[in-house]
Amino acid sequence: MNALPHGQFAAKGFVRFGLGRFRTRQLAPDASLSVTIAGDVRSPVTLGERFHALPRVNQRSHFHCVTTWSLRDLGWEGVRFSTFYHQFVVPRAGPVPGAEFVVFRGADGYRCALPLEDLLADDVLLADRLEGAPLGIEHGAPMRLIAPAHYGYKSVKHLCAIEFRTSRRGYRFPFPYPGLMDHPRARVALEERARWVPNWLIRPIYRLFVPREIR
Ligand SMILES: Nc1nc2c(c(=O)[nH]1)N[C@H]1C(S)=C(S)[C@@H](COP(=O)(O)O)O[C@H]1N2
Ligand SMILES: [Mo]
Repeated sequence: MNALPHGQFAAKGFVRFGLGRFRTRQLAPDASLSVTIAGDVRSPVTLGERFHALPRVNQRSHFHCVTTWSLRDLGWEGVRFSTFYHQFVVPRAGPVPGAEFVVFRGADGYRCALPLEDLLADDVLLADRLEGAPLGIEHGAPMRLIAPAHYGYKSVKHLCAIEFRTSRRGYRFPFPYPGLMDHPRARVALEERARWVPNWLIRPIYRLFVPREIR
């Protein structure tokens, strides 16, 4: 029951984590929620205060970073991605048929993408609260994606844009990190850590990046 997915260990705490320049970039701690919904849509719109009018859910879920640390049972609150998609994106932005490749951009310049099909799962949230308190800047304020079945690098923090696209063209994992670090699905259960690189090789390399304080 308490077993973690293959290749993961229980971290000693929840720290801010990110690739080099993204982890250290300073962001305004009190930025208000403003997410541009764009891409291959009929009319780009901005999600702001209307986020708070969407039906909300609470959920407890595990969090698995690709560098092999995991945290169990984190309490998130926010709006299901599927609710946001059906009640806001479809009626207001109007994605064109086939716009099923979804790119998430953070205010720190980080970005990542997932197929729409994966995002419509019940446990995928746009979260703005953690353990009963507003999401702090270290964990993604004002709002972040939480996709528990996927490695943490898909759960983009500080969301400022969500793009619905008909193809992967024009999307690239942020410079200077190689695209092989960005598996198109990154499902934890299938240990989809990276593209092409076998897990026996990538696991020990990634482990070097686990912060000392959570080992
Ligand atoms: N905007 C942004 N989102 C991001 C990252 C980042 O550097 N910037 N890092 C990703 C990675 S690799 C992980 S494991 C989680 C870490 O979330 P945390 O900082 O709340 O621990 O955020 C993901 N989302
Ligand atoms: Mo990660």
